[in-house]
Amino acid sequence: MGETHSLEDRFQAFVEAENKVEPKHWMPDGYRKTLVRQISQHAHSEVVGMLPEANWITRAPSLRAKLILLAKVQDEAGHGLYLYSAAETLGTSRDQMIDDLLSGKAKYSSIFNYPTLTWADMGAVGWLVDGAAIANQVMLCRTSYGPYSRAMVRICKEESFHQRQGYEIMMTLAKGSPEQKAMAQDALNRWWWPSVMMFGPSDDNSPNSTQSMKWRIKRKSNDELRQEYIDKTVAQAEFIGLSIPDPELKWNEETGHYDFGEIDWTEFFQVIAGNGPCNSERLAARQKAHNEGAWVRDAATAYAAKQSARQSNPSKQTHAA
Ligand code: BYC
Repeated sequence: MGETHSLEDRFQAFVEAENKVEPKHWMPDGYRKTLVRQISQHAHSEVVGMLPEANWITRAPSLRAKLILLAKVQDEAGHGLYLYSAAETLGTSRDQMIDDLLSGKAKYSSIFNYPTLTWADMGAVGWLVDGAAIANQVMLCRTSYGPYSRAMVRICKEESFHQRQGYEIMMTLAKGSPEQKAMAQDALNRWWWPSVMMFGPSDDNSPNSTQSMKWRIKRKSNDELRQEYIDKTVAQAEFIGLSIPDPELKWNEETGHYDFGEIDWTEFFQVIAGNGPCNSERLAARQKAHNEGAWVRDAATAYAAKQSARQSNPSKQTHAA
C-alpha cells in the first residue's frame, strides 16, 4: 500500500514536471483506464465521423469539391488508425475496442448522431465540427501520455485543412444566390448548438475532469474550451455575413468573452445515451462495415501467419508463393 502511494506520488510529480509518460512506464491503473476510455472513444469518433461526410462524396457539386471531400474522409480513417494504435500501447486490443463500440458500451462524439441534409452541411461540419475538434485537440498535443500527444500533433495539422475546406464552402455559399446563402444559414442553424455541445458537459457536471486535469491528460476544462471556440467562431460567422442562432449571444466587455444562451443539456444527454437522430443508423453502418470486412481481417491474419512461419523456417520457402 505504502509502496503504491509512493509510486503514485512519484508519477504525479513526473507529470507535473511536464514529462511524457511512455507505454513501459509505471502508471496508476486509473490513469491507464482513463486514457483507454478517452483515446478509444476519440478513435471511434474519427471513424464514425466518416459516415455523415461520406454520404456526400457522390453528390459533391464539382470534381474539385469531390476530391477534397474524399481526401478529408480518408484523413479521418488515418486519424482513427493512429488513435487505435495509441490506445493499443496501453494494453488493450483493437478487437476489444471495436466490440465495445459495436455493443454500445463505448461512446463516440455526440456530433456524429446528427444528419447531413444538404451540401451546405459539408461546409458547416468542416467549419464548426472540425473547428471545435481543433480547439479541443490543440490542448491534447500537450497531454501527458506520449503516444497520444504525438498522434495529436499530426492530427491537428490535418484538421486545420479540414476546417478551412468547410469554411471555404460556407463562404462560397454565403456569397452566392439568396437560395445558396439561405442554405448556408440553415446549416449553421442546425449545427451550431450540437457543435457547442461537443466539448462535453459543463465543468460542474463533468465527472472525469478533475482527475484528468490533475494527471495532465486534459489541459483545459470543457467550459474553457467551449468559450474559446465560441469567441473565435462568432467573428468568422460575421465575416461571411451569417448569424449565429443564439439571441443571447453578446460581447461582454468586462470578461472579454461572449456571453451565450443556455445549452439544451437534455438533448446532449439523450444523444450520448443512444437516442439522438442517427445513433442507430451510425452503429448499424459500422456493424455492416465490420461484417463485410471480416474477409480482409482473415486474409491479413493468414498472410501474417504465413510470413512468420517462413521466417522461423526459411528452408521451406518456395518461389512459387
Ligand atoms: N460526445 O466527464 P466528462 C472529430 C461523455 S472527432 C459523447 O467531461 P471527459 C472529427 C464522456 O465520454 C471529435 N460523449 O468526460 C472526426 C463521459 O462519459 P464516459 C472527438 C461525451 O472524457 C471526424 C461523460 O460524457 N474528440 O473531431 O473528461 C470528422 C462525462 O463527460 C461527449 C474527442 O474525442 C461528447 N461530445 O471529457 C470531423 C477528443 N462529451 O466516457 C471531426 C478527446 C462528454 O465516462 N476527448 N462525453 O462514459 C476529450 O477531450 C474528452 O473525452 C471530452 C469529454 C472533452 C470529449
